[in-house]
Amino acid sequence: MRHCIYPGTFDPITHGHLDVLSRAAKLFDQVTLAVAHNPGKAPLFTPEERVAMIQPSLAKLPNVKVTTFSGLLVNFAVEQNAVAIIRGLRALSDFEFEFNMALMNRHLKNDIETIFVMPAEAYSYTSSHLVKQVAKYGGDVSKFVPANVAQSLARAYATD
Ligand code: COD
Repeated sequence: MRHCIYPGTFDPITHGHLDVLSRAAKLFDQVTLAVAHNPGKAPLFTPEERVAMIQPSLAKLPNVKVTTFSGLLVNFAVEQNAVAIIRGLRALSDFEFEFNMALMNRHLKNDIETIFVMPAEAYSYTSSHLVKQVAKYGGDVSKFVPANVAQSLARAYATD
């Protein structure tokens, strides 16, 4: 049973993340989408809210489960018996951060491979950060996130 972890902050999940996730689900028997607490990024949504927002998008991906994690990613991957970490690569600008993270994770745990997956071109400029900015100022984010996520963003910014 080949199991991989797809980790991220997912604040919130976008169609770009889901595109990478569906490609990973074709490559592995089991995928765990792992939502990091990541207080350093000051997320808009709590980890539990992010998980709840992701769940409806998994209905058509029976070999994917979602959970939260805290602490070191490689420790979580070992606990889960995962053999690989999936990361998305959108553009050259992602590369340096991703490359350093992959090498650090390899240093910490040599036998867990990082695998980079490119999303469809249509999602190459989508990011949670930009989606939040657009939603905050009342722009239409419906092309970038699932409908339930767009609703949660609208609610979160309604009081601003
Ligand atoms: N299309 C495709 N992929 C995308 C898109 C898109 N439009 N948008 C983002 N992605 C990719 C990102 O490149 C990334 O691979 C993944 O989706 C998740 O992105 P984010 O932004 O939600 O998540 P990050 O980058 O904030 O996640 C960082 C972690 C939480 C994984 C990292 O900080 C971590 O592992 N933390 C735990 C502590 C730890 O082990 N630290 C040491 C790491 S060396």
